[in-house]
Amino acid sequence: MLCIGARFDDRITGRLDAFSPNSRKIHIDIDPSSINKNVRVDVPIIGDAGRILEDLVRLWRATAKADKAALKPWWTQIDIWRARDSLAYRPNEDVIMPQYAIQRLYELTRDRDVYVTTEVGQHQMWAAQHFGFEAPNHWMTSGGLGTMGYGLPAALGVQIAHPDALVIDIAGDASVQMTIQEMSAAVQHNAPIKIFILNNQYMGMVRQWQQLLHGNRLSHSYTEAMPDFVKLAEAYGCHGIMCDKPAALDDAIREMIEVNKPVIFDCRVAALANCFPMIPSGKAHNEMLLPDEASDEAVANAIDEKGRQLV
Ligand SMILES: Cc1ncc(C[n+]2csc(CCOP(=O)(O)OP(=O)(O)O)c2C)c(N)n1
Repeated sequence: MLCIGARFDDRITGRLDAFSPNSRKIHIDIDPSSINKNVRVDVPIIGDAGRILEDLVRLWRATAKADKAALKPWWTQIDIWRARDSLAYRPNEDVIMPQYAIQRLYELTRDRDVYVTTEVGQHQMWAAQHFGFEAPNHWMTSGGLGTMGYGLPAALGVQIAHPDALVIDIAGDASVQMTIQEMSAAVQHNAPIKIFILNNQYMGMVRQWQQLLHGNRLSHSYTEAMPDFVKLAEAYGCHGIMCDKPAALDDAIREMIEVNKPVIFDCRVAALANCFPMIPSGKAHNEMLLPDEASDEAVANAIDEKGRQLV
C-alpha cells in the first residue's frame, strides 16, 4: 500500500486493527511526526512527495517487470468491485435528489473555469462524489477538519484571486448560516460568488447518523424556522433563486451562472436522502454500507454496542 501525504485519520482508517492488516505499507510524508503516528508502516520515506514520486516512477520503470498472468486474478477482482455502482441513488421526477442536483450543476458548468468550495455535511460528500473535478486546485473543502461555515468565505477568497472564474459554494442549509453575513462583503467587493444550497431542512449528516445509529430518534437536527433564502439574498443586494422541481433545475442553474452578481440558490432537495457508502463507527472498511445494502434491517444492525460508544 502506497500512502502519499496521508494522515491516517480515523475517518480514513475505520477500525485501526482491521485496517489493511496484510499489506506492506510505504508512507511518503514531508512531516516526520506523521510517520507511525496512527498506523505502523514498513517503509517510511520522508520528503517532498513530488520529488519522491518522480524517483519512484523512474526506478519502477527501470527495474519492475509486471507479471501479467499473476496480476490477472487481481484485475478480475477489481473489475467485480468496479461493476458495482457504489454511488447509486433512486431518481425521482417530483423531488430534486441532491445527487442529481450536483450532477446537473457539474454538467452545466463543465465548460467553464469553475472552482468549488463546500461547507460540511452530506452536501460536501455528494459534491465530492458527483462533481467531476478535472483540474487540480479547484476543490476547496475543509475535509476531515469539518468546518461548517468555511465554504462561503472560502468562495469569496477564491473569487478575489480569480475574478473571471465561476466560483460555487456547494452548501448545506445549516452550514451556510454560520457565515452568511459575508454576503455583504461579496456585494461590497463585486465578487459574484454562487451559493448553491442543497436545502433539506435538516442538518442532514447529523440526521443520517441519528437514523442509522440511534434508532431514528431525531434530536435537534430539523429546522422548522428556515429563513427565506431568496429574501435573504435580496436583503444583501444579491440575486436569489429558489428551485424545487427537477424539471426546472437546468434553467435555474443557467440563471445562476448568467447573473453577474452574488447569488444565493435555494435548491430544495429530498429531505431524507442518505449519503453512501458509509462506514459505521467502530467498523472496518470492508464492512462499509453500500447503497444497495442499506435496507432498513442492515441499517438497524449497522453498528454494535462498542461502535455506539465511539459516536
Ligand atoms: C462548526 C461546526 N459545528 C458542528 C459541526 C458538526 N456537524 C457536521 S455536519 C453538521 C450538519 C451540517 O448540516 P448542513 O449544513 O445542513 O448540511 P447537510 O448535512 O444537510 O448537507 C454538523 C452539525 C461541524 N462540523 N462544524
